Amino acid sequence: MKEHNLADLEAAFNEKLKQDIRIEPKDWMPDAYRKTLIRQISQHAHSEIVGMLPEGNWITRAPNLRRKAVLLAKVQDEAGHGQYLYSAMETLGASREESIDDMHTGKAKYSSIFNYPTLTWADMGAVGWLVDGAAIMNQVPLCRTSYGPYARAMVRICKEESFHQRQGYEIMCTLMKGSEEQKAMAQDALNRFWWPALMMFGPSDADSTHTQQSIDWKIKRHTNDELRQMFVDATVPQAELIGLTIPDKDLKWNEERGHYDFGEINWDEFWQVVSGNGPCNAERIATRLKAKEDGMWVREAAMAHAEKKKAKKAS
Ligand code: FAQ
Repeated sequence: MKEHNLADLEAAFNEKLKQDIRIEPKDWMPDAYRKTLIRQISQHAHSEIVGMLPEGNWITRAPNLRRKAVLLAKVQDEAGHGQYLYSAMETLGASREESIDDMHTGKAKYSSIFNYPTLTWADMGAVGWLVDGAAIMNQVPLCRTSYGPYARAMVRICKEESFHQRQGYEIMCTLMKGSEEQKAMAQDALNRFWWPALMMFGPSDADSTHTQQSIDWKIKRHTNDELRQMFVDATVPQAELIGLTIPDKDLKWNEERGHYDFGEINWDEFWQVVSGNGPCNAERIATRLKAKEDGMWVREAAMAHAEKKKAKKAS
């Protein structure tokens, strides 16, 4: 490409960002912008799909028919979110198949949170309330992200995530109105999921490699620490309202800042989980690989059918 053309294209791209006009698939964009989006959207899509596993674990053991129907619908929603996001990623020229293989080999990441086990029914409450709660906090601003297909996918996803968050909180409310054992089970789930939920927002701003550039490109609208603080501020009163205790001795309302102060995250644990050494990383990848192998015959049959139809049309 001629140099002056490239400069014009870059200027037009920057002007669109400045005016908050969405970048669309056929628009010119810098290679690094495209690469960052493919990385983030694919990580997001993989998270939705792997995120089905900890809750899928409880569908057959839900305590009654209503709980089972709701949980089933929620897990199906997550599959849908994965599909929208893979489609958004494909508009950038990336291959879904390759991207999924990258996740299987550990080259592509997915959210750290899904590498923790779901040990009791109360974990379904904690996951909906905290994990979907954190996901919404992060994703509502992404409805205004600069890349059109990603922003539009986020609108529907956020509507569904907000139902997910409420169903999780409702499970926690019900348990907290129950027996002493049920209350203890809810508290135990909060104890195990609180810190991993805070880790979902990513490394602290000081250690985040991509935040500044992504904010300049209006891909991210807030930093990791800003969103984490918003989540803590919104969630602590919800815990207090139903009699749960946040497992953080340093948690304290700071009148001057108008925010909660909270304790230091165990970053060593975070990086261990991100680099594949969390409690369930190996199990999650093995389950996804098995699903790929088990579904191979369906994909092969669909391809053969499509070929046959094409040949028939051509003859
Ligand atoms: N886990 O420089 P930054 C859901 C990586 S959806 C694993 O700060 P960035 C719905 C990061 O990729 C949950 N890796 O990166 C649901 C980078 O690695 P790289 C998923 C993480 O991109 C609910 C490195 O660390 N949501 O839960 C994590 O600017 C219930 C440096 O980090 C999204 O994906 C982590 N937590 O900010 C489903 C939202 N954090 O590539 C089922 C969209 C960071 O350099 C059930 N994504 N890393 O090797 C984002 O907003 C951003 O990508 C962040 C990270 C905020 C996650």
